[in-house]
Parts: sequence; C-alpha cells; structure tokens
Amino acid sequence: MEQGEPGPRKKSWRRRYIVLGVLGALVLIVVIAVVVALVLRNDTLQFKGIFIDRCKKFNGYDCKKVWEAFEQAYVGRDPCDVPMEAYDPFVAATPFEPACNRMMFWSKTKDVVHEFTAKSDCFVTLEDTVLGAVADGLIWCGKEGSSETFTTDCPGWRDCVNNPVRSFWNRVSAAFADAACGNVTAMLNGSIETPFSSQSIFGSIELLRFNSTRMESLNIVMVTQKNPVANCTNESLNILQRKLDKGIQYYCNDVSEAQLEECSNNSQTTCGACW
Ligand code: JS2
Repeated sequence: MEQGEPGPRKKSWRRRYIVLGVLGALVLIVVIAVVVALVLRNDTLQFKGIFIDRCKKFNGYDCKKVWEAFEQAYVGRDPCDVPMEAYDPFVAATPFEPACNRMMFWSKTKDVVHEFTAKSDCFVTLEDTVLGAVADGLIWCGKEGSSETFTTDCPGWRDCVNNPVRSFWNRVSAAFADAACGNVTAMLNGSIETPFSSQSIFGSIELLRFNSTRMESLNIVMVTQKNPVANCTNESLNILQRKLDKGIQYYCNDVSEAQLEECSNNSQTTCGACW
C-alpha cells in the first residue's frame, strides 16, 4: 500500500458515508414529493369544499354530480386549452328557473350591482344563481397528467383565451343570457368613458343572445357618481342599440349611486323601480 493512500478501513468508511449521503438525499426527495402531493391534494379538497358548500345553498341539485360535471372541464388538461364548450356538462347539470322580469346583467359594476341585488329579491344576477355562485370570485385550473385542481399558478384572464376561468364565465354568461326573459335590466358604469364595450362579456356574449321571442325590453341603468363621465346619451350606447335584437324595446335611465343605495334600503318589502 503506497504512502498517503487511505487504508482499507478508511475506504470502507468513505463508502459508507457515500451510501448514507445518497440514502439521505433519496429520503429527502421522497419527503418533499409527499409534502407537495399532500399540499396539492389539500388545494383540491379545499376548493371542492367551497364549491360544494355553495352548491348546497340551492335546493334541487345533486352537488356531487354538479362538481364532477364542473371539474371534468379542466382536470388533466393544458390550462390554455379549455374551450367554453368544455363546461356544457356543467350547464346541463345546473338547470335553473329563469326569473322573468327580474334578471340583472352588468358590466364594470360588479360591486354596486351585487350590493343592490343583495338587499332584496327584486333582481337576480348570474352570481345569485347556482350557475354563477359556485365559482364567484374563485380561480382554478388543471394540469396535463394531474387529477388535481390547482388554485395557484393558473393562467390569468388575458394570458390565454381558453383558460378554465375565462371559459367558465363565458359559458355560464351565455346560458344566463339564453334564459333572459320579460323585462331585463343591465347596470352600466357612468364613471367610465365607454360604459358599453363590444369586447366585454356583456357586449360580446350576453347582449347578442337576448331574443325578442322571450324578452320584451332591455332597461339600462347607468350608475352615475358625483362627477359622471358618461350618461344615457353616451355614444357607446348607440352601438349597444344597434346590436340589440330589433324586437326588444330599449330604455336607459341615469341613476346616482346614492339614489340606488337609498332605494334598495327601502325596497326590501316592495320591488318598486329605483329608477
Ligand atoms: C362573476 C366573473 C367572478 O353580466 C355580467 C355577468 O353575467 C358576468 O358573468 O358577465 C357580465 C360582466 O362581464 P363584463 O361585461 O365583461 O364586465 P366586467 O366588469 O369587465 O367583467 C367582470 C368579470 C366578468 C367575468 N367574471 N363574473 N364572478 O368571480 C368573475 N370572474 C370573472 N372574470
């Protein structure tokens, strides 16, 4: 044995350290993989729990079936390859009785419209039905090769057109508009230059599905604040009227937010018009 070369005893210890090191690394990788799997599983269970709790607030639905019809649209798929038609089974699993003369659409007025509709049963928005309530305010997506529902690292609204959230809202908005009947209301924002946009969901999907065989009128409520930027004479409303089914009567009222608030506080008993 040459001078300086480790002896057999030292070699065997070095071999043991290497084996222990490799084993340690393997154990660490397994522990990390298990923790990640548990976190992802927990993500899915948490999201599913919220979804089903919300579904159960509505009578007459098999919420397990509704959940399965919802998740089949995106689970295991590229999160940029979920077309709106993927949610057709979900829409089929959540039929709802249209509230003729009480249906409320909106655009750029989410907070004020829901503050208004929450105070009475006079109006119903998509988010007040099981169709919209189960996913309102939530983010979700799937990934190829995974059976989990992810709530982080999902594509944003504008990252790709066919993402799970955008396609969901496009599809359920279409279903809600297909059921629009009687005198329908839509709340628009008088604090922006263009209260009606052809690119919005209201302008590109819902308005185009309003049908005079079911609908009598569309009543625009232009919500104005102290310094209104737009009102019922705004040019964008001419574009809206050109797109509206000619058999549907069109009305528009400028209403201040303060007037809405005062009226909705009083209209808890009777659904008198607040405009
Ligand atoms: C609800 C969400 C979320 O008439 C309304 C509703 O029926 C809605 O579904 O679609 C219309 C509003 O969309 P629009 O005209 O594009 O207005 P906006 O204020 O620019 O967009 C609000 C977002 C609508 C779709 N949407 N709706 N609850 O959690 C939700 N998340 C998104 N993306």
